[in-house]
Amino acid sequence: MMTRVILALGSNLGEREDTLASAVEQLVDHEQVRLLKVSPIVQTAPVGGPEQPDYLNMVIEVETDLEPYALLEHCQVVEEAHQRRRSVRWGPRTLDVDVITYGDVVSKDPELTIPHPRAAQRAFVLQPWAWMDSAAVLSGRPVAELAAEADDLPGLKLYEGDV
Ligand code: PH2
Ligand code: MG
Ligand code: MG
Repeated sequence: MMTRVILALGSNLGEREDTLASAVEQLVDHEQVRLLKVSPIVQTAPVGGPEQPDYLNMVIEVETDLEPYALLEHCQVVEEAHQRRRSVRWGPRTLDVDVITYGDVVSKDPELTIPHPRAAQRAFVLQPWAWMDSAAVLSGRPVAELAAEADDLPGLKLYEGDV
């Protein structure tokens, strides 16, 4: 049985746009993962952590029959392929891939909390998601409404490439 999943991607080091594109390619280059939708890319001011560059963020919707932990591991392999180093919490990174929702699954496991524990407050996840799917709902609330209420919305703009 295939489950619909929202994955959020972020990058604020290196060639951010190329990193996101190749990460999407690698995430769906798997027999058990199929790409359904891709959001626009947004440029966002960093939320939390030390002083650091702006992020590019986006979300994708995929369909998979990987179990949640196998999917998480797949996401981490893709992060590692992009030289992700885990040092400072919420610090700058070449690539972050987070599992936001996994079907209707609710899990309080600290290793993989689903839905993602902070997604409902983060415009850098919610706004691209709402642009990708205007009918999207998270924990019973329209994603577009949650995005409009998120504190970091003013720091977000549609990314239309450098230059
Ligand atoms: N990710 C974080 C912490 N802060 N800020 C923005 N704008 N975008 C992110 O992806 C992000 C962040 C931790 O994963
Ligand atoms: Mg994250
Ligand atoms: Mg992460």
